Amino acid sequence: TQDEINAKAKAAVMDFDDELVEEICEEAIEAKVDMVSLIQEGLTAGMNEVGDQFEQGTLFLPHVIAASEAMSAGVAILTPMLEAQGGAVKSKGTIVLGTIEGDIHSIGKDIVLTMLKIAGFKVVDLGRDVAIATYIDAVKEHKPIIVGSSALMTTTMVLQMQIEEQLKEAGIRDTVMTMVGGAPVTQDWADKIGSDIYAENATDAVVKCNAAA
Ligand code: HCB
Repeated sequence: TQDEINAKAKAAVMDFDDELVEEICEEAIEAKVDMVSLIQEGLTAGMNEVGDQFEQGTLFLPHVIAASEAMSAGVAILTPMLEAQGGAVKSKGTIVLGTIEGDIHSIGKDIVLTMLKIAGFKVVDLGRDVAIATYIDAVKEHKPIIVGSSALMTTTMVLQMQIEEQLKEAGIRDTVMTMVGGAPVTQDWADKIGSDIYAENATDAVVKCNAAA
C-alpha cells in the first residue's frame, strides 16, 4: 500500500541506500501508488529526519550528503513519470524559479519545479546560487507571471528581500508576482518583505500558483 511504500522509502533515505530507494521507486511506479505522496511523505520525510539528526549532532555532513544523493536518485526515477502525466495540459503561463545567491540547496526547488510543470506551467529553471540580478534579467526576458526563489539557510533567506527591492528599482515589480519558499521561510517572512506568495511545500506552491494564474 501507499503507506508501506512511503515508510520503506523514508527508511531507505535514512539508511543512505540509493539502490534500495531506486528499487522502491520502481516498485511504486508498478504499483501505481501516488508519486507525490511518495516524494513528500516518503523521501522528503526521510530527508527531514536526517536533517533533524544533523541539527542535533547525531549525524554529520557526509550523512546529509549521502541521504540527499539517495533522495535525488529516487526523484530522478519518479520525475519522468510525473512529467509524462502532466504532458497534455495547456500552458498556464511562465514561472521563473531558482535557489538564491550563496545557497546550493536544490532538492526542494527541483521538486517544486517538477510539480509546477506537471500542473501545466512553463517553468524556467535558473538553477542554484542565482545572483539577484539574474532573477531580474529573467523577469525582463521571460515575462513570467511568477518569479520564485528558494532559500534553505537563514543567512541566504535575507537575500529574498533584494529580489523585491531590485524589481522595484527596475520599475517592474507590478508586472510579476513573487513567491518565496524553503525550510526557514514562513508566511510572516513573506509578509515582512512584501512577497506575494509563500509556499510551504510543492503541493502548496501548485495550489497557490494555480490561484494566481
Ligand atoms: Co544543508 N543545511 N548545508 N545541505 N541541508 C540545512 C538547510 C540546515 C538547516 C541543516 C542544519 O544545520 N540544521 C543548514 C542551514 C542552517 C541555516 O539556516 N543557516 C544547512 C547548512 C548549514 C549547510 C552547509 C553550509 C553545510 C556546510 O557546508 N557546513 C552547506 C551549504 C552550502 C551552501 O549552500 N552555500 C550545506 C550543504 C548541503 C548538502 C549539499 C549536503 C545538501 C544539499 C543537496 C542539494 O540540495 N543538492 C544539504 C541538505 C540536503 C540539507 C537538509 C538536510 C535538507 C534540505 C532538503 O533537501 N530538504 C537541510 C535540513 C533542513 O532543511 N531542515 C540542511 C528536502 C526538501 C524537499 O525540502 O524545504 O528544501 P525543502 O523544499 C520544500 C519546501 O521548503 C518548499 O517546497 C519544497 C518541496 O516540498 N520550497 C519552496 C522549497 N523551495 C521553494 C521555493 C518556492 O518558491 C516555494 C516553495
